[in-house]
Amino acid sequence: MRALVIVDIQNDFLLGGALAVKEGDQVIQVVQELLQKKWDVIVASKDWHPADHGSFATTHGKKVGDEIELDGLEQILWPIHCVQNTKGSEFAKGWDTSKVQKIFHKGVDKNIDSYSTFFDNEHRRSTGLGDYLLENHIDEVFLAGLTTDFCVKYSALDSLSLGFKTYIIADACRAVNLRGGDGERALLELKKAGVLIINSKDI
Ligand code: VGL
Ligand code: ZN
Repeated sequence: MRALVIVDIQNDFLLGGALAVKEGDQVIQVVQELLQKKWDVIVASKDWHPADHGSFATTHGKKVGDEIELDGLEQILWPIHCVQNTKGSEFAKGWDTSKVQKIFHKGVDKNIDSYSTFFDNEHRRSTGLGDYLLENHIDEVFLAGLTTDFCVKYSALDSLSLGFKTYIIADACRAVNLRGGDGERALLELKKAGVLIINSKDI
């Protein structure tokens, strides 16, 4: 049984958004096409931060890109993005969100970030996605969305660790690329870890 997990296709990660990802808009059409294929479960995540989240540079009077220690964990500081119930955290337009059976929210705890759609960055808390997939007898997880080098990457690693056969649909993802090549490096690292890297035409 196969699940499509659509990661963080939200306004703030797209053109004009607070944390716009280069070519991010290009994944929307690919995801819309993926939605027409046969899936047993379709779920999506939303990055869903309180306005004073600890991953925001402004929360600490620091600069975007600085690194701090947040509640004992290394944290890269981001611009304010995906604040709960704002335009920036809404799903982007252009894909059929009515096909999404359940939405999982992440990054809700001010004191810890959550790149993965399954757990926060220290695995203190689960979003419930793993249990939901198991309840639905899913054994294969296909990931699409934003971003290849953060939220898709960490979701893929957690998916593997939970025992799911895990695929990344590379053309349905884009990277932040804080440093050039981060997206490509993430895919190589994931491949080594056992994630299968495919393209939408392979499905
Ligand atoms: C993400 C940075 C901060 C992502 C979320 O969705 O990849 N990146 N918050
Ligand atoms: Zn975030």
